[in-house]
Amino acid sequence: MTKVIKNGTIVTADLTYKADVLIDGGKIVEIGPDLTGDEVLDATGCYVMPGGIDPHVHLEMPFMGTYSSDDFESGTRAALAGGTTMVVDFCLPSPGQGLLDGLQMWDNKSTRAACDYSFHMAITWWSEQVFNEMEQVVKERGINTFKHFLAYKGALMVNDDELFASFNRCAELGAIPLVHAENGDVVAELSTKLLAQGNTGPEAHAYSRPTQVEGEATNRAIMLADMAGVPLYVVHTSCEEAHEAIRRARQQGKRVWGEPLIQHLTLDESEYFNADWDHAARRVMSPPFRNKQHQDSLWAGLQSGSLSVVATDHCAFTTDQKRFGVGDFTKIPNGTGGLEDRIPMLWTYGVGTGRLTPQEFVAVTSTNIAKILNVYPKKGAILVGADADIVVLDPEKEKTITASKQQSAIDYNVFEGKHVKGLPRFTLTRGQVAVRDGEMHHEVGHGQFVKREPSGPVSKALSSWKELTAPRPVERTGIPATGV
Ligand code: DUC
Ligand code: ZN
Ligand code: ZN
Repeated sequence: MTKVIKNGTIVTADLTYKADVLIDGGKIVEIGPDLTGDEVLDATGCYVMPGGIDPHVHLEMPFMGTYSSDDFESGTRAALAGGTTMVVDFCLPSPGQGLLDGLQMWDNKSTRAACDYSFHMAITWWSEQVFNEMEQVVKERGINTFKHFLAYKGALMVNDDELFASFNRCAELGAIPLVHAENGDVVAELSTKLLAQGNTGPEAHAYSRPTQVEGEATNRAIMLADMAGVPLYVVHTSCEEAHEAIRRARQQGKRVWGEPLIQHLTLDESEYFNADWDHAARRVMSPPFRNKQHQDSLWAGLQSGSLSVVATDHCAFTTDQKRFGVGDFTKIPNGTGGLEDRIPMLWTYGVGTGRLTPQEFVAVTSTNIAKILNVYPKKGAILVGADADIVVLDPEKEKTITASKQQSAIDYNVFEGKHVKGLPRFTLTRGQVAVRDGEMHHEVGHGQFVKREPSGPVSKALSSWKELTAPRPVERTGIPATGV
């Protein structure tokens, strides 16, 4: 049975024009005037755009002694409700666990996804096993991105030698490394000091992660990636110092991408101050919200093209989970939600304010991401042959965001009370209408894993573990007892 989206205005990253879209078998099969189909979806007054791709979500993530509360069912339901048709989650093997073993766990969790999805693979430790399995992850599992945490010391953090070795491995596999860029050693140091001084509340979380720790780690990662000859994707860029490093690298011709989050673009650090404990703790995430100057920098980056993608880092914890950190801010699970709100918030605060054109909006919510992840034009495009992942956005439809009406499993929303204008009339996932006039019609389990080929040329022959891992100097043991 065919479907036709009629009377809408197609907006892609580079074109805006009036045409109908014919869909068959989950794919776009024709674009043009006066098309007919078995079912008509009326897009009068609407923009017909590639469905959103959120490249940064954590569904049912084991983290800080608990699991994030949205799983692949509620998370992808929230995504579809907000016009997002593909999400990329992070497979996080625990330190000591093999990558393929970790993937098995993520395969099991993701069977209930209602929209298409993919994984980034996190490198949380370094060993010959990890080195070898990276090749299988890329070649057999179709995962071309590896994430590195420069923060979360003692848990997920990797040190510089491990980071550099992994970057080199990515280079030879044609894979792209991702970094969470905050200096974890310094964050740990500042946190200990703050606690010792009696600063135990959620606002101390912001003090423990100043913008310099992000700027330093972003610069460091860019330099190490340059030495390894590999591109770099910096997740959740939240401040001018990090943006500046990315901007400079891009000016120098380096392939470095920055990803601001919708939360950092629209919410600021005042959320932590003069607020009650629950309000502030619900907004504890890393990096934390920044001041308006940093927000302006992020918006400027999206406008000028020095920042490429808007994501959410959706990692939702309930108020009860946040309360694990009463008396010690370092125990508040880090993370906020945003999957359902990214598209309406960015449309309202980006396009609605004149900061972004509709085409730029499509680029940063979908097409740029599809290109970086190497799934374009299957995803991120309105083209014949592309998957029919489409959002029909009604620019006149409005609502006030409230947790009581959201799809997410948590009991609050960090955007509570924000008025947004520009909502999906329809969201289609591979041709299936998952949202129709605000009503959910999604199918649990409809989502498929999207394989991604290596995006860069494989520049050199693959090394062996022994070749890549240089002999290490003898450990320093201090001044010999007999020495002067
Ligand atoms: N930051 C968060 O706030 N939550 C999940 C992981 C991260 O890096
Ligand atoms: Zn992160
Ligand atoms: Zn994250």
